[in-house]
This record gives sequence, structure tokens and C-alpha cells, in this order.
Amino acid sequence: MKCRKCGATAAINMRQHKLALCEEHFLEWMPEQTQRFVEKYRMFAPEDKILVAVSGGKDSLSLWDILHRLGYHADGLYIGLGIDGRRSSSEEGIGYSDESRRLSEKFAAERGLTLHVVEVEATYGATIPELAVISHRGRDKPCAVCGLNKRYIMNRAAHDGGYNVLATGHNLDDEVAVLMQNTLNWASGYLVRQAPVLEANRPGLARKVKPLCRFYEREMAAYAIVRGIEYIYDECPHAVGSTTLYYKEILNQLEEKRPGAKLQFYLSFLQAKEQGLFALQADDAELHACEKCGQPTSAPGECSFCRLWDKVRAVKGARLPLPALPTIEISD
Ligand code: Q46
Ligand code: ZN
Ligand code: ZN
Repeated sequence: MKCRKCGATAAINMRQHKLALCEEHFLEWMPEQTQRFVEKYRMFAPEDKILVAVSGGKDSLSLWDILHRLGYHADGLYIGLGIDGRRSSSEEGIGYSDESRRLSEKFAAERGLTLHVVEVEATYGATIPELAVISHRGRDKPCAVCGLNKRYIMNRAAHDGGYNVLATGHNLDDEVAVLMQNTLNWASGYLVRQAPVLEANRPGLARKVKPLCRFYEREMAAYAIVRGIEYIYDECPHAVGSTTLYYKEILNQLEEKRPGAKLQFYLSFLQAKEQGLFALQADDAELHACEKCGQPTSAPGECSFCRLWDKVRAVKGARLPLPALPTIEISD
């Protein structure tokens, strides 16, 4: 297989685009395409201040790399969840969260970029797995409390740091797996909010963007490898057996038989929404400021983040620090 641009040996063949490229041209093509998506979906402009949520994985680090190459003002945010993943501390290596923080910091230091770090345990008094157990919201699967905490902290850090855009590294495979799950359930409330851009239509919320939403997962892996980005290969140990991974497998089987099926599913969905599907399902939940932390919430009184942590404090008592705002450190 030859590169379409220069005729050299191709490093990647993207069947859905009928496009094969060598390493050099693939590394050029990815930022070009990203810029095209940024403009097409009106994600952000050169004067915007962007906060990239980084996990140490291939997608978020590659996103940060691409935005940096494109010349955007993009800083990183790493949230330490306190997930170990080893069966015992005597097992070799370091835990999942420690390794992902190490790689995120290494990436930032090598490029002279600013990385903000919020450690959930140091800031609020418990790790995500502890929080899941104490709050009785997922002894085996802390994903629900994890998602709630990540959304809250990302939004809070963007707001407090003066960032008007929050970028995440969701790729096409992530988006299509969620789309399939929501479509099978006809979860219109979720479908109406699934988009490359979620506008900050209320004070206190940053605009959320997904610049990689049209890249396949294998393209992101190829980019990280060819670009020499060191990233954490393992998924979070709690992702094992998740419905998202199950749908990804099914969609990969579909893609194998019909190249381009995943991309077509996603783009047809976006087009259908543009043409008015779910238009009546307005996202008009009344929001007000949480009585404790001031973040926007639809819950009466305190937001669900504050209520969750109140519960933990009641159990762990005085050993926990007082309600605190996320302390944001900036690494060197
Ligand atoms: S990090 Fe958190 Fe995910 Fe791990 S605990 Fe679940 S939600 S799987 S993206
Ligand atoms: Zn080439
Ligand atoms: Zn609150």
C-alpha cells in the first residue's frame, strides 16, 4: 500500500476514507483534519483559553499535542482519582492513577506546557473507590461517582482558572458506542445533548468540545505511536466488562464487514439532529447556584456533588478536611 500523497510505503490505511498515508503525511493530516472539525462545529477560536482534560491515555495526550501544534492556548487538567488496580501493593509496577499522572506530567514537562493537577483524595478526603463504597453508590463499579466527580471538577477548574472551553479526548469509537447505547434505549434526554460541542449556555459552565469525535480509535493510537507519545496502554481497571466496551466490540464487527459504518452512523445522527430530530426535546432544565459551592445545579438546595461528599463526611467524620474548593496546583 502506497501513500496517496508521496507514493512512499503507507503507515496507515483508512478504509472509511479510502486513504492510505505514510508516517509523515499522516502526522500532517491529523492536525489539518482537527482544524477542519474545530471550524466546522465552531468549537473555539485562537483567542479562546482551552483546558484539556488529560488522563495519560493516547486520546487526551494526542489531543493536547495536536492543539499545541496548531498554536492554540491549551493547558491541561489531570484529575487524580486514586485508582490502583493492582490486586495487592506487592504486585509489580505502580497503580493506574499514579502511572497516568506520571505520564501526563512527563508529557507536559517535555513540551513546557502547564498542567493543573487536582487529587481527589488530597482535596476532598477520599479516593473515588472509597467514595463509591462509603456512599453506597457502586462498591464494584465506581463509575457513576467517578463520572459525577470528574464532570464537577473539570467544570469547576475551567471556571476558576478562567478557561472558557473545556476539551476532552473522546474519539469516534467512544461517541458511537454511547450513541448506540442511547439509541437502543431511545434515551432522548442524552441524545439531545450528545454533540461535538455543548454550548456554555449558563453562567458558571464552560463550553465542552470534542475535537477528536470524528477520528477512529485506531487512528488515535497510530498518531500517538508515530508521534512518539508515551501513554498508558491499560484501560482503567473498572472499565473491564463495561457496556461501552461491549458496544465497541459489536461496532468493530460491523465496521469489519462495512468499512465506514461507524462514521456514517455518527454523521447521520448529527445530520438528523440538525434537521430537527429531538428539536422538541429542549434542554431547558432550570439551573440555580448550589447553596454550598455555587456551581450551577438543577437539584434543589445543594448540588449532587456536595450532597455526595456530605454523606462521606458524615461517615468519615472529623478525619476529613472541611469542605474545600479544588486546590489547583501547577506543575513545573
Ligand atoms: S475512570 Fe472512572 Fe472511567 Fe475508571 S472508574 Fe469508571 S468512570 S472506568 S472513563
Ligand atoms: Zn507520504
Ligand atoms: Zn455544590
